Amino acid sequence: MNRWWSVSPSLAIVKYWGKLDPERNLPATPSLAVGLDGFKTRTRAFLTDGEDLVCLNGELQNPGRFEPFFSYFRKVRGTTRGFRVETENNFPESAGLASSSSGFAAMSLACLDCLEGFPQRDPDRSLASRIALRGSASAARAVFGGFTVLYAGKNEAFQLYPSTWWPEFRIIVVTVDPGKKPLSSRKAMELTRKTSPFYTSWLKDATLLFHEASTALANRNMESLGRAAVASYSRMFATMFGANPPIHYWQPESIALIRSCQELRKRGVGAWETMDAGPQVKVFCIEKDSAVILDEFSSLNLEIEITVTKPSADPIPERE
Ligand code: 2P0
Repeated sequence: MNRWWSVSPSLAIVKYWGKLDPERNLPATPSLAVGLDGFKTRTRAFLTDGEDLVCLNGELQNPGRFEPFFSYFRKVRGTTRGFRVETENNFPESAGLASSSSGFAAMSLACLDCLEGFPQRDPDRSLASRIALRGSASAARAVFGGFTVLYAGKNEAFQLYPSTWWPEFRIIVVTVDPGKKPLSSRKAMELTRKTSPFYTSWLKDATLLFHEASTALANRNMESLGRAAVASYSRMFATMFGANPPIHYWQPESIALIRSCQELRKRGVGAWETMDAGPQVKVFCIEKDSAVILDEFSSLNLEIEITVTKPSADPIPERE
């Protein structure tokens, strides 16, 4: 059977940036993340006797990017079969909206599902997480909904809290430019690891931030969580600025939005921004503050697209 799987991208509150083991794709920093409800990668897979084929939004993809994922999959599942994968996104890919997290997570769940045959048992999420990580480390988190953790050096993520943990938690996603990023996260991460003089400090500090953020999330304390989130992305970019050549993903609109969040905070509104490998800005807040944040962003008169969302539930297959 070939069920469609819908998976939401995993947005890091505390960031993974850098690999401990590039071969096995193990992260060098612990990350804490939340799934973005309504943003979806939809994927199904078929077994074949030929080469692996991945078709994204109707276009056949370069097989090189998928090879580590499929070879690991075959090794752990003890199969020699190939896969044909159909996948589509309802949001821009390779733009800093974590499409590779939902992409590889959905592929992992869909490929395990089609191998199980009928009647289906739901795929083992831990195994799905380990396989997804070979495609993209952030994808290990995206096989779960809610709030997730991937520890440094680990090959599997887990769910820390379900999506219902914090009913007032909101994420405002501001798309500044849906175009493809100039440098992939993977290349940028390796360049940072190899050339930034700040890399070792980044690793040390990331663990402290992770513990601060985890405690804040346990207490549903938006101000503490927000401070840790802002520190995490700021220090991640500081480390990237130190790379040779320096890595920049931001655009003028990104800076305008960051400043706007800073102004809002001065007025007592909890708008805590984060950024990833792209110019988009995402803002963590609680529900009661979202309207004033949206008003403030609209008053900037920027060409941006704004979506307010909440933590996503666990990915499940679509009904037949
Ligand atoms: C994260 N990012 O924790 C961080 C924050 C972007 C910034 O994980 O090389 O696509 O495929 O394991 O997971 C983006 O990198 O990298 C990412 P690979 P991935 O979400």
